[in-house]
Amino acid sequence: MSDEIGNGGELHQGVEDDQVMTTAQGVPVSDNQNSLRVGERGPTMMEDFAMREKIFRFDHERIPERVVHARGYGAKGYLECTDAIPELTRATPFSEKGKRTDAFVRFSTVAGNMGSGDLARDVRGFAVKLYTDEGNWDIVGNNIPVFFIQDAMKFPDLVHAVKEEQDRGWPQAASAHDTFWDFVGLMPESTHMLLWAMSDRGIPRSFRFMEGFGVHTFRFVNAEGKDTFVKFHWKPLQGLQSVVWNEALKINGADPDFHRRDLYGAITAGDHPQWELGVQIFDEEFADSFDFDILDPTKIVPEEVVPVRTIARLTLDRVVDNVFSETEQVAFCTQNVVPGVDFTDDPLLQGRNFSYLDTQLSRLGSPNFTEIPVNAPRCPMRNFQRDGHMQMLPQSGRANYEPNSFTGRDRGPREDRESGFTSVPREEAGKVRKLRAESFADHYSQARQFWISQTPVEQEHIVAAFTFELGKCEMPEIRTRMLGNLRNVHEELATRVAEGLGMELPEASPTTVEPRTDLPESPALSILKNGPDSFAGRTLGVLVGEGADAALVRSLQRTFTDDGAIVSLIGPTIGGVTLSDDSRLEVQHAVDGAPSVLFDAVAVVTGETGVNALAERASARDFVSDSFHHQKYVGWTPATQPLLDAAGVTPDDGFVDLADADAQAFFDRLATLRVWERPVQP
Ligand code: HDE
Repeated sequence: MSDEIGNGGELHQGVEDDQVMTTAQGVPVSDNQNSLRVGERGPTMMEDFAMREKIFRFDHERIPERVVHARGYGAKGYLECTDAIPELTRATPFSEKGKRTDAFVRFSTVAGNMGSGDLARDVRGFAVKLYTDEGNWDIVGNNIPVFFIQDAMKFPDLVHAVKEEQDRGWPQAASAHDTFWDFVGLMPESTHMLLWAMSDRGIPRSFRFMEGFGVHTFRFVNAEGKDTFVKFHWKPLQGLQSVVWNEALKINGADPDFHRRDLYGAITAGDHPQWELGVQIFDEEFADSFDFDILDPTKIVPEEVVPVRTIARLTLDRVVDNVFSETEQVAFCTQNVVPGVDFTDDPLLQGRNFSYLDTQLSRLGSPNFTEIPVNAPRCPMRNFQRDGHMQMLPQSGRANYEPNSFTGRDRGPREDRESGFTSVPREEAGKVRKLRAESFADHYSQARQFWISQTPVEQEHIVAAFTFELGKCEMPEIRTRMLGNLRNVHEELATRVAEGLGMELPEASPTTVEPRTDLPESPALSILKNGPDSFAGRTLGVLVGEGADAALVRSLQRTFTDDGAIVSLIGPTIGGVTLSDDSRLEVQHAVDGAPSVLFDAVAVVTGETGVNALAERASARDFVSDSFHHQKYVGWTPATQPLLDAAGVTPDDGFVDLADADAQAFFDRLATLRVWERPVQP
């Protein structure tokens, strides 16, 4: 090989045999820099199969993104049974304490396209695939326990309404526009879900700090065939945590990958997030006595009415090897259930059971998507389903049908009435009609219950969110209609939103049934009542200026890391700073690229030499003033005062003087995460 001319790439001499690049056909490649050409500057030869194959493969790299939940992030782990429940279900993950079942989880936003920002105000998908001994079981849930609509027939309308408007192509990943609020205003059944979506649940701090819910009522079935109703809950051992809206807007600019980076970072750092899987179990008698229809997915069964029993723990301990192969190609299907789990007649669930399988065909292009490793069961899979695009299995033997009279390996598998999946033999009767059950008619009582269960801070955020979103609607009649609906939820909520919008309160919208006002508060519905009890797993951003007290910086680093938190060091530049003892401190970020919104709490440590340089930087001033306005704790020392002055911030109780308090006391103080009593506008 003497005549490669200007190939612009590294010439690979002496490549080990197992590193030689090949084409997809396995032919060794001699030159991955230049195509085959005639002469030195002549035409390119069609004959260059390696070049054509490479470009052909590239041209077809993309597959359709998900219609909804396009932006998501996956991780792997396992579910461990903590309380065996064979009396309730024969599902194998719960057959004995300590039993482990492999899991794949994909978190997502709903409305945005694949490249949208992580911090959209939106519902989050929480989809879990369990590779059980008896097949794959997918619990395709959300971080909100109810849904916008009661019948699958309305799903395309809902999704069209929330996505970019078709005549202009925006907004991206945002419900704050006319078509969404027009639709939901006309569909009062969405009101309960709107309360959740406008609450801080719509802007979680990260996937690690969210709850998950199966939403629908499902059935558990035991080995004797006895069934009970069940609702699924995922409760994060990390505690619940959200951001404030102004912070969400800024995070989307500073780091649109904030949620995926957080999950990846935690798992690779060995801080494996965990959720308890809990179940609410009830029978037909309870279902009949409950005020709401347990088949209506716009309703919850409050935990105070039916307690959540913990049966297993989910741990995410591995990131994916390849985002496309796993996170993009994973195909969740609500109809993937296993013996021991069964459906109910929830009309939304019934519609989903059609949609998910159907959508995989247009996304993954072949019914053989079940053979892609992330989708393939880990238990044996045998049947007479054959052929199709991209068939990967050997499908050996003679018979491809049954009954057949072959024996041995030619015979193929047979059904088994004992171990096979059996639907609960339930009675169904009635006239065939298109209708909505009367038992689904109350759209406001539980929305009100949600509102009264929130702390005043959370209520303020809900008011602000409705005000912001409706304020983005150009058509006044859409805003007015929503205000009319909100009056049916709670007079105070409607009045405060109307004030925020500067609008008159309209008449309450007509209702078919009188909303109940006697439902009690449910503390389980509040995030702030269910927050973490420690700062562990959270990130402290330390803005360090020239001449900063070396002992203080080191003790913050050591203490927070030892206590399970992450310390991120930020300097005026990425080159780091010189500390008081003349040692050089390396930093991870320059302050221009690391606004305080990326951290759960901050500290500003600088010497007198460095403080003025920081005070002159807009990004350093914003670092402090944003921390203040986002009601975060700030660790500081008196030497920082000129920066605080420049930022227009007067220290309050949430400013912890690190000259007085040691790093451990600061850490302990941060357990409450925010200084909610600091009087600022959200
Ligand atoms: Fe989905 N949904 N959905 N959905 N959904 C999809 O399936 C659909 C609903 C949820 O990370 C799609 O593979 C219909 C409720 C999650 O891959 C699609 C209806 C809940 C994910 C689809 C609903 C969800 C999806 C798009 C009304 C919470 C992402 C791509 C009847 C309980 C899973 C895909 C992942 C994805 C249809 C309502 C959760 C189009 C028709 C309610 C977490 O099939």
